Amino acid sequence: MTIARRIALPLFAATALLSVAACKETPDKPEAAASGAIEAKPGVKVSSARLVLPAVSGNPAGAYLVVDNQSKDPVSIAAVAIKGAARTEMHTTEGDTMKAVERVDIAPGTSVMFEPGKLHIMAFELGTDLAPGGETEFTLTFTDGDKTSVPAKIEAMGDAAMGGMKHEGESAH
Ligand SMILES: [Cu+2]
Repeated sequence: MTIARRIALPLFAATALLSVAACKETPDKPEAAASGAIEAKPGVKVSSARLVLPAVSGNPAGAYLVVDNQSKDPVSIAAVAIKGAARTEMHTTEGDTMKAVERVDIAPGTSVMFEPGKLHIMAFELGTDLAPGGETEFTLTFTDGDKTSVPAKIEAMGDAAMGGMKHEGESAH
């Protein structure tokens, strides 16, 4: 009986998860395919996505984008993952120090900019396939579980002004 119970429980859990996922399944999104996005949250437009590689390898990269909430409801970003980076954090900048933020809320009809020296993403443990002039992918996860993926340009630090941000290791945090 012990063995049967051990098998039955995980199976039940898996079924429950599957049905939850099925409920959240949304119908086809033709606009997403047309714009080149892999996945897209309805009413949310992401633009100007770029990853700026550090001058010194081993340091984190900065990632910037604009998120426009064109829907009638507030949306909230829980995370921005970057293909090729093991880990990312959302940071705000206060003076010359950075603070991690858990979520970024966007009111209906407004947009939020992730930009150097202000609200930004930091990407850690960068893969060697991330090279200036190339392209990667950002995937935004919203607090309701929706995701939006967009292509992002890869730049080298110095291609654009970094706004005096200290991105040199942990001392800046
Ligand atoms: Cu930062």
